[in-house]
Amino acid sequence: MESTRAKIINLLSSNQDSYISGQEISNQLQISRSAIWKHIKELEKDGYVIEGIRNRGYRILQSPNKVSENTVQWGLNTNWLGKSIIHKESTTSTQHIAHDLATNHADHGTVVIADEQTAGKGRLSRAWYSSKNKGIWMSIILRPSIPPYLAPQLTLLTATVLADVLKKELKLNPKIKWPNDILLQDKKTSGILTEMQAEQDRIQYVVIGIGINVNHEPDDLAEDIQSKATSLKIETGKSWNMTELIQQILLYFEKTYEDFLDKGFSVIKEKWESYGYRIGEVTSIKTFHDVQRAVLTGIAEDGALLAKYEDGTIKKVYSGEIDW
Ligand code: BT5
Repeated sequence: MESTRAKIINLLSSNQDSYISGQEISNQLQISRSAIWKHIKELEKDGYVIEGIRNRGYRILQSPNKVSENTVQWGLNTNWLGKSIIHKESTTSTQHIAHDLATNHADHGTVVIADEQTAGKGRLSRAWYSSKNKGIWMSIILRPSIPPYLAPQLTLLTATVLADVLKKELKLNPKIKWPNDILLQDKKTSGILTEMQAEQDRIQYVVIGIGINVNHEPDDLAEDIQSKATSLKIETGKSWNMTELIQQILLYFEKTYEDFLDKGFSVIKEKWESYGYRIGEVTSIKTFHDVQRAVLTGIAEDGALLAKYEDGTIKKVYSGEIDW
C-alpha cells in the first residue's frame, strides 16, 4: 500500500518544474489541506527541501541524499517498476520481505530496498555480505507470463541491465560471469539471485535480488572476499549516489524487460554475450559431478551456458561455476 507521503512525493515528482496547488493535492488524495501541510513538514524533516508559495502551491527543490521510499520515487522515470517501494534500514534479507509481499498479492514491479541485510543470501545457501549504507541491496517482484523453465532468462536479463548501467552511466567496463556475477577488473562487484514460486506451467511470481557493492573502501569488504570482490568506489575512486543508481537500474530494467517481452530473448542473449566473461576462451567448469576444461561458446535460449568440451561435444551447463 502506497503511503500518503509517497503519494505526495509522487505527485510533486511528476511535475518537477511547476507547482502543484494544495487544493489539487487535496482533491487527488482526498485529504485536508492541513493534513498535507503536516506531511510536507515531515518530508522536510527527512531532508527534502520543499518550496511552498501562497496561491501557487508546492514544489520539491531538493531530495535528501539517503535512500528511502520517497527519495527513490522522486525523479524515478519508470511507468510501472518501483511504483511501490518498500525501504528498510535493516532487515535479514530483502528476498524474505519480497517473498512475503508477493504471497500477499504485491503488485508486479514492487521493489524492496534495504540499507543493510543481516542475513543476505547468495545462491545455494551461500551468504551475501551487505554492510550498512555501503551498497544496493534490493529485490524486485515480477509476475511474468513466461513458462517457469525460462525463468533463468531473467537472471541473464538482469545481468545485462546492471552491465549496461555500469557501462553507459558510469563509463566502466563490466563483464558478466555466467550466470550471475558482474565483474570489474575480474573482481565481483555485483551478484543476482533469482527465486521463483511456480506451478508446473505457470509462474506465480519471481523475486530478483540484486546486490551491488557501491561505496565500500577495501577494508569494508569482508576478509574472505577481499581478494575476489570490489566496489564501484574502489574501481573509480569516488563515492556514488545510491538513490540515483537505483533509479537508473530501475529505468534500464523496465525498458529491457519490455524489450524482452516484445522481441524475445535473442536481444538479451546477444547483449549478454557481448559482456560475457571469458566467452570464446578455454576455462574450467565445475559442476556437481566434476571439473572439466571447455571453451565457453555462449548462452542458450533457456539461460544455460554453452560449453565445448575437449572431445568436441557442445553441452549445456545449467548449474555450476566457471573459473571460480
Ligand atoms: C550471488 O550469489 O552472487 C547472489 C547475490 C544476491 C544478493 C542480493 S542483495 C539483495 C537480495 N537479498 C538477498 O538476500 N540476496 C539478494 P552467489 O553467486 O552464490 O555468490 C555468493 C558468493 O559471493 C559468496 O559465497 C562469497 O564468496 C561472495 N560474496 C558474498 N558477499 C559478497 C559481496 N558483497 N561482494 C562480492 N562477493 C560477495
